Amino acid sequence: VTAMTARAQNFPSNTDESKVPPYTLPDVLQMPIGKTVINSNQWLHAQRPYIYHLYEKNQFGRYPATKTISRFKILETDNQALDGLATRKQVRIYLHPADTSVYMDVLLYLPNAVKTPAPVFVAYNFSGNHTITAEKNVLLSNRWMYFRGKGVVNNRATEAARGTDTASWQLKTILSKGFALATAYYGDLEPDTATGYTTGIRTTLKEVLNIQPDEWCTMGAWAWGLSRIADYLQTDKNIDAGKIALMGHSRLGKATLWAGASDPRFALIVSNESGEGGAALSRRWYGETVQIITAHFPHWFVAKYKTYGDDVTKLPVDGHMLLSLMAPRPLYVASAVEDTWSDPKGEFLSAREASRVYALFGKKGIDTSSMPPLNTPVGETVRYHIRSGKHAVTLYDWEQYLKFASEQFGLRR
Ligand code: GTR
Repeated sequence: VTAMTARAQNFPSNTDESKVPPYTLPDVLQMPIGKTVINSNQWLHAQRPYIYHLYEKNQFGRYPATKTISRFKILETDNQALDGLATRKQVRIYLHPADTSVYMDVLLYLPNAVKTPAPVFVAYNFSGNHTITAEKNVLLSNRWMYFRGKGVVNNRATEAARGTDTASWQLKTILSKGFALATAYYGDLEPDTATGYTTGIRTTLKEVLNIQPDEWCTMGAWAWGLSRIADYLQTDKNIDAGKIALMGHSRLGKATLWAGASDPRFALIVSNESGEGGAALSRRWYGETVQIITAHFPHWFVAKYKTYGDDVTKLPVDGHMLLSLMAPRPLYVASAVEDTWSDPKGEFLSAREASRVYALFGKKGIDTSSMPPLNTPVGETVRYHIRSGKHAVTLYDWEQYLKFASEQFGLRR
């Protein structure tokens, strides 16, 4: 592909399937030494580290190591939350050994009906913990946030913002299926703007983690925060730390995939419409492109990622390789038919391609080559659905994730 055609392919965006030019994906099993991976051992010890490193270099940067610097403080507990359905805990995770202004707040709901340690879904929220429920005792975030939905004035939440995003959370469904939910506001780690890093953890933890802000990125900071939630969950006796599932929507789906790739404690990973830079294929010219995403959100990825905007064929990785880093852990990739920006078909093809890696472990992923009908999940250890409707997390999505996690975790629910 010449530079000219590459540019034409990447800008502007395309949503006409008949105009998608042919493309070739890097073979996820092709080792740099020329051989093809034939077993899980080669995958785990050679190819996986190689691909992970490509991601560090080209898209997300380093995932700083930590010697459990997190300290936890239970700010509040109510064992009769949601009319007795749950125990609510609010936990402050201090991220800096001395500076107590550097923290993230986790809102945790535990199912009271489950008498043994509960499996848990971990997922960031877009607008503060106070938006996922109307419960009055949930702390109102005082962080910077976008004007999303009601109740945000001058980029700060007000009381009117409580419970404005309950539809994305389906708390009662999650709890009644016997799962706990742990959520935090992604802006606790780094505000989602080009200069957000100056007040976020990439600056405040620079010395503690021994990493410069440009050695990682906003996505990296968000992903790393998810690992700190896992640190806490491992200490909570009401949680089954072997059953921590991660779920993320859209930009938070991208961060979720990077956390899943980087931290093996996440036992199951769900990408909800993560799109470009997440589950979707950058080489498939449909919906958002590398050029567009790096122009709109320069902070999300390391600077190197932007250099592939003009010619994505030079990018050494693509969405299927990110998904393959979850193997052999259960992986769910979900799209919505009206969400063309995330390229549903690209997400499907990517999940199918990643299934080749699952096969090395004797796990069945997605083996059909055509898109499934609407609202019809396909695949086993790698599962995919395209549902009707728009870019969102819906009750339908949660129902599928809960069913998938119950099956994969061997729970009877
Ligand atoms: C869009 C962005 C997408 C996706 C989305 C979201 O503006 O282009 O990549 O992340 O935001 O997070 O809702």
